[in-house]
Amino acid sequence: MAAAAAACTGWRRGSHSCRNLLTNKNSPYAREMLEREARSLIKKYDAEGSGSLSVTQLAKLLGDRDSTTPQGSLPTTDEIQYVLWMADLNGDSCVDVVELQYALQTWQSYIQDRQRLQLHIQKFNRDGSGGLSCDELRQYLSFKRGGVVSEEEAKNVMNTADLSGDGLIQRAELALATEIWRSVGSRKSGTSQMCSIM
Ligand SMILES: [Ca+2]
Ligand SMILES: [Ca+2]
Repeated sequence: MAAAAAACTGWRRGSHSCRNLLTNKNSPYAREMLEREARSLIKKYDAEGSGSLSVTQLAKLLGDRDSTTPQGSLPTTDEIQYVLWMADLNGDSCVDVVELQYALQTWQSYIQDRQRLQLHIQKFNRDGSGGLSCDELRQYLSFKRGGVVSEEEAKNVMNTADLSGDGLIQRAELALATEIWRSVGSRKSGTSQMCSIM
């Protein structure tokens, strides 16, 4: 089911869609600087010298780089899952020098958007569960589109973006859902439905 949904949205863990989205934002010089920074950060946080960061080490690094939360705060579980989904290209739950560059960009972009995402959760989460149900996600996507979104379209986004699999879209998962929706929208033509891009 999840694989079918991922095929339908064109988004998979560490997929080309994610990578292109991130790398296209930078000039060659900026990418070189980012790589240097990633190497330096791995040296700093990789306590056992494995050459990559564990989830715990990554969480510490991301927490330290988030000036919007109190010192010592760590990312939430859905935030870590989101960053790993975007950056951990080989799915080994560790982040190497290349993957860390995606993680840093993902995190920076997410932090900038976090307050707005939270406001969207509060606006569309009518039952106060803290995350959007599929129907609430459909309302959110309709708002983004400025038109009707079908149940099937919402379900396809939900199945890919609900990283925790609890049937609700939490704040960081909403960042992923929004990126998926944006990329689908930019590839759509005319009135064709989402799955026509397959
Ligand atoms: Ca990895
Ligand atoms: Ca979820």
